[in-house]
Amino acid sequence: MENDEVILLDYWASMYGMRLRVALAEKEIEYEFKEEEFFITKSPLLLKMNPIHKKIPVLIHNENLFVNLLLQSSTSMKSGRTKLHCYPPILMREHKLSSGLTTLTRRLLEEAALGDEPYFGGEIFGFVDIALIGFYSCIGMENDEVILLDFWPSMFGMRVRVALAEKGVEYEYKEEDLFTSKSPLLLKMNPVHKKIPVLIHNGKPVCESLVAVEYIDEIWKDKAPLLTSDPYERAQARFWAAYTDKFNDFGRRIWTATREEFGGGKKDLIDPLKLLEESALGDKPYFGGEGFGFVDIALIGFYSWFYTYETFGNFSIEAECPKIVAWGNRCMQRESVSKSLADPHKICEVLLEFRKKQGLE
Ligand SMILES: N[C@@H](CCC(=O)N[C@@H](CS)C(=O)NCC(=O)O)C(=O)O
Repeated sequence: MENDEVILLDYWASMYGMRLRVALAEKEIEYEFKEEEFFITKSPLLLKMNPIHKKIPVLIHNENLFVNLLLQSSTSMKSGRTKLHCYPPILMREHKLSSGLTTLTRRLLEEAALGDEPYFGGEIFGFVDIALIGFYSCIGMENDEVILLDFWPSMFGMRVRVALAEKGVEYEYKEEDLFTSKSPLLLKMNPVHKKIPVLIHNGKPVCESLVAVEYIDEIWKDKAPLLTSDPYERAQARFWAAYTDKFNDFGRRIWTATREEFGGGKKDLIDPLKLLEESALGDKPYFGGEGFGFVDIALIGFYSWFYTYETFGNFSIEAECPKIVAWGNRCMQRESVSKSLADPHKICEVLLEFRKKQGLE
């Protein structure tokens, strides 16, 4: 056993991976931790070792593979050390259910399994404790109060909406009517810029959409990571995400142009969009590679404005940037995106009204 080779394919935020880490630590087993950037791409080793589910964690013990509910494997690996008590199958099923963290499941676990004992097995830390402990970081989050001050056509607001949807966070949406006046709450929560979106988490405001998306990624880190753990890739993602901010000004030049100027703003918008297409997206499905992430969220709100830019600019974005349009269509397949984006025709209608009021029509 001393010469055993133990490798753990894992992802740092995974509650399932945490189970294995805790079990191995309890058994004082040395092992090699191999971080999977599964959000970006799955390693050939993961695909080989877990060809069915293609998921972490995978415990590789002397080339024998144990997949998913591996706790039993690591429990039996070194029985001489800490004993991780076995529990009846009913509890096994219940702690699996705890991934949903429903109130019923929690109550059941608390009343039927834990009771007044210090640990699930009684006096000693054991199997069910390990099964559940990874979820500890999410428990309590359900009681969080999350409010979003937003304005429906805002591409910046859409970023925060998509990020919250990706994470499955429930929140109260408060519409600000920016055409009329700003609410006292907005002025109080964002006294510097007085702009939406503002994410209010347990009473504390987070302003600036990209800051809010990063905050969401850090707070609800157990699900759908938006930024990678690689510092250089994170820096690159932040660079391109910040670059997408410019599209608001480029687009505005198009829909605020007079009839005579129509089409004049095309180059202003298309050139940077082409640059983004060639330098950042390339032939990848998403900006970060295989998985939807930070830069996709930064740009996707503008996709719902493409129709407006095309209508007032009198050009086709698809003809100029086909990969960007294909990317937008791909993103729209995600529920988090399709439910969060505003209707492009509605945006265009509202801006037509705005133009009429401004005497531009
Ligand atoms: N950089 C900000 C931009 C936010 C922004 O421009 N919001 C607009 C709506 S799309 C707004 O609140 N405008 C009101 C104003 O300018 O007074 C962010 O990313 O959150």
